[in-house]
Amino acid sequence: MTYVRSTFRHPALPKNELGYTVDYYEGSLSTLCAGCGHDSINAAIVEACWQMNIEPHKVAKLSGIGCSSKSPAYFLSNSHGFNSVHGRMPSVATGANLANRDLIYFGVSGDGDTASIGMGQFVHVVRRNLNMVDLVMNNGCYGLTKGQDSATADAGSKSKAGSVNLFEAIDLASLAIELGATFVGQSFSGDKEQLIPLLKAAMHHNGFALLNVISPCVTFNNNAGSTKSYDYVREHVEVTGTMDFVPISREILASYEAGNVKDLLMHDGTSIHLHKLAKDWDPTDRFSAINAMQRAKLKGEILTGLLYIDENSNDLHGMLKTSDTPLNAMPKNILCPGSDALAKLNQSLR
Ligand SMILES: Cc1ncc(C[n+]2csc(CCOP(=O)(O)OP(=O)(O)O)c2C)c(N)n1
Ligand code: SF4
Repeated sequence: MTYVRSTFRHPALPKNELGYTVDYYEGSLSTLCAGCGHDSINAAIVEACWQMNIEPHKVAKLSGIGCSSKSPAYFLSNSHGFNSVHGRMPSVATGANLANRDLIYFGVSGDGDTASIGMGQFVHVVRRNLNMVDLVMNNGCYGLTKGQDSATADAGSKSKAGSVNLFEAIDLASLAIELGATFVGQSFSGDKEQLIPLLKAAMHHNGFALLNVISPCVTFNNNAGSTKSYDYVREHVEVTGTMDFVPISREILASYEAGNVKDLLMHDGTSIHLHKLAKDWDPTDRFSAINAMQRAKLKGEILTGLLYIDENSNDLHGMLKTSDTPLNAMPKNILCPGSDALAKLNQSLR
């Protein structure tokens, strides 16, 4: 780890359609341990946003507490950011999103943050289908507080100190599908090729998009016996399929064998070109996705890729029929229609 970052950038660095080079999407220098999976995910987020020509000021980054929750400081320094309380990111995201639907809401959370103290918030933000990306950097432990087992640690996995975890793991991806999630992807921090299109698709999804990304903690949970170590994950990953995210203006260039290709249309005209590898699995069928995940679990495999998507997802704004105009752009007479309107409303509720 070095605390000095060169400000020199090659003058011929490629620019995206907005005229920005990739460093415009970076954040401050990471203070995470060298080799931490979280940093690889941060690099993938930077790359995905640069490739998608996102204006950084149109993004709101939200997090709780943990090494993972420090991550938003390390990407998109020109975006809005709110580092909230341990496990409480979803309620902050809900408030912000309902007030201003014009931003891309990008939540980053840890498995401790999400699956223990934040579980109550997580389940409700899933079922409300809030339009946001929730990326869980899942290392099976509480990295920031020195490596205690988290609720996603597999039963039988061994900590660095040698103790064996006795309890069943909470599988966030399966749980999200059970709760009605409309986009569920699973990936590995070491697989940037898979992660970047997944991130792009998640950011274009109209509703709650969970990305459960296995992200090894090199300092506290990368030992033999851990099921969240680099070696274990590399040996047990089972990829459901490869995918390209296709922006509206581009043609589909990849060619695949007939029979295994599925084109998924997103609400904004973008699409996902999916090349399925896993048989007996349809990512638009909730039961099929759950079955594929259960089968993988029985074989001790970690299923990655886009696991489930509801192309016709209706987000919380759609369900509540809220105004298209963000609150900060509404004139005062609409925001505060006066005591007569309030009296009428009260009367209608009697
Ligand atoms: C309300 C509250 N309870 C407990 C803590 C202590 N604490 C800080 S981070 C953390 C767990 C971090 O683990 P995780 O969310 O998995 O993130 P990681 O550090 O592994 O990325 C805990 C228990 C806290 N900061 N606030
Ligand atoms: S303690 Fe673990 S999770 Fe935290 S920065 Fe270090 S390697 Fe990453």
